[in-house]
Amino acid sequence: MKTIFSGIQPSGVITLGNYIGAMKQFVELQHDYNCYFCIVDQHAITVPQDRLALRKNIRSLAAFYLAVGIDPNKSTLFIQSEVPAHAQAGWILQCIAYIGELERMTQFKDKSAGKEAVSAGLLTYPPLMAADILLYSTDIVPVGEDQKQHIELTRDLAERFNKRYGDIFTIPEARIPKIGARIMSLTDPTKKMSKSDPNQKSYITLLDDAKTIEKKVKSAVTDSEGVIRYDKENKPGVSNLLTIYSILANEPIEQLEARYAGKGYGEFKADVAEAIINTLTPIQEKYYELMESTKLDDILDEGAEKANRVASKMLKKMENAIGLGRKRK
Ligand code: ATP
Ligand code: LTN
Repeated sequence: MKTIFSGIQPSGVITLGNYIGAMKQFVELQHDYNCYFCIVDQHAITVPQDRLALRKNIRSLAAFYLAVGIDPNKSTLFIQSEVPAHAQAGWILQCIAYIGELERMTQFKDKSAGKEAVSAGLLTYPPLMAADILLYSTDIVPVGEDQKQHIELTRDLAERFNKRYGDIFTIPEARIPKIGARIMSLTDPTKKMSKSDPNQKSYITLLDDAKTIEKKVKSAVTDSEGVIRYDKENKPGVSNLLTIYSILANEPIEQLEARYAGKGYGEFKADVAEAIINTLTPIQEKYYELMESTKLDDILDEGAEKANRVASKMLKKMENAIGLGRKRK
């Protein structure tokens, strides 16, 4: 069975973009692959985080993973900081990576733009991500479009390591969904929907209630043409809503275009909102139930134990290959 690894940062409430671009895939893939899903809290602290909020977001993200359908009997769910091999392997991979290639990462450029003080961790974020992936001999990494460059760097680092020290890493591949890999902001459909956007109207969180969802979709930026047609270049707002609707209602975009021919944006938006509400309501019910239970801790304990077993073996292989410490089995 091939191995899958992916991670999400506990940096705020999960958005519809995270769900469509990443989590929905995870749920479908877990039946056919050996899956690891990680709460990457060490990546979250590359930008300032409030201690209490971070703790809350870690627990909340674990509940979201389960609420959307991750089955702990099939997949390993764990917290990055509870598996020390990630930071240790991350350090080794930092020593393999070049500053120049890290400075070229668009996420680094975006997140550091205009900031007076930028943490060194923001720059060395990709080698830690490479460690996450490579420790589990991962074959496939399901992610949204924005992470493609990081996976390419992971491949480069793995190949560089293998060439220098011997073939120990599997070279992973990104798996990016054909549609929905980049859900756009509702207020500026030329930008990615992001949970760290200061404008709350730009994103839908998985915990938004029906009224909020209706309001946000109603005020989503479209255009003045009044035609419901997919055209990413000229009609980014309508195209984004069509994408969301198509995925959540499981109906091809062409079919939606035909159904809404001659109809206005008002009716279309009301139906998009309904499709979102229908998807999120059962997820929210399960989420609140899980947040109250002790099940969550048991699942995370088990996940950390399994991940530690696998990751520490690979870390030893890495250290032996390089000549760190004393030779160990
Ligand atoms: P931030 O915006 O705060 O940087 P993020 O939501 O982009 O956070 P993560 O939480 O780490 O970052 O993303 C988790 C997964 O969700 C990744 O696979 C990422 O590619 C995917 N993702 C994030 N935003 C979108 C989006 N707008 N459309 C599709 N996929 C997305
Ligand atoms: N960089 C990713 C989060 C992430 C990740 C990973 C994704 C950290 N480690 C390993 C896939 C595999 C992000 O910001 N979305």
